[in-house]
Amino acid sequence: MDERLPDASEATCQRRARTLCESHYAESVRIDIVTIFPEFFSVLDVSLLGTARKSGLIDVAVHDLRDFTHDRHRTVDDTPSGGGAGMVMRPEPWGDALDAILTEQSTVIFPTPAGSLFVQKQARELAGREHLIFCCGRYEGIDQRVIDYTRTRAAEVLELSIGDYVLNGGEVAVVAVIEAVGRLIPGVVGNPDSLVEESHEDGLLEYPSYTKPAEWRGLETPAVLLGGNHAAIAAWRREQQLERTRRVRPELLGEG
Ligand code: JFH
Repeated sequence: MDERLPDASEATCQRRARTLCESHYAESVRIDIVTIFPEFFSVLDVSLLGTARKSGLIDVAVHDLRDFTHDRHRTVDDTPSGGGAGMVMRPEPWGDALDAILTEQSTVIFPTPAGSLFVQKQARELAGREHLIFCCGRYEGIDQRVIDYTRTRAAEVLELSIGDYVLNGGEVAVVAVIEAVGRLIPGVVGNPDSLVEESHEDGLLEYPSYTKPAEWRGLETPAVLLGGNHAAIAAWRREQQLERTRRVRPELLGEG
């Protein structure tokens, strides 16, 4: 499978339109994903990201790593050098896949539990890149030479962790990163006010949100939010942020 948007012929038309109009093309972010589970990424067809893809703001291609194997069993793994449990992904299919996809302008991301922590600041940086390549490992991970070799070929190579827990492969981490990055691309989020608010962020956790009705199952919306005093509301929200951060993430306040 190597389909930009499997079941939307509408997107194909828009891609052609963009190809004819160079200035538009430069505004879209190109994302390539390499995986042994291409069907996993059908999740990118729905919601905000699905809309962004259909409107041509994000151009995603999913590639099956097994299409870059040359043996009849389409083998992608082998035993670890030096011994140990499990299997490691062999370098050759990865080398051939990246040869086909990579340019000197590409940012290549390898999710791994041994990577640096992916945080909002990183999402903001990635939202400004024109070409992102996500490489999804499985088993115990990918032969390290693939990452080291790619560093000599790409604009940047990142080994990223989405948190201190071990997943079964890179796919879930890639969906999380693409969702975090995708919503920061201009035009993807419907109401840019919410992004403006976030960009003024100060490293605190967010304040709690309420909507109507003002009383629900005996629980009241805090009165300050119904009073229309905008300075009082802002002060209350800031207080809530500080209280919540101190309680659940004191390390964010340098009080670890
Ligand atoms: C991934 C997996 C490594 C071996 C602890 C000691 C030894 C299983 C590719 C990202 C985050 C991932 C992630 C990303 C890519 C892959 C599974 C890797 C080991 C584990 C066992 C394969 C996991 N944030 N969590 N997990 N695996 N390690």
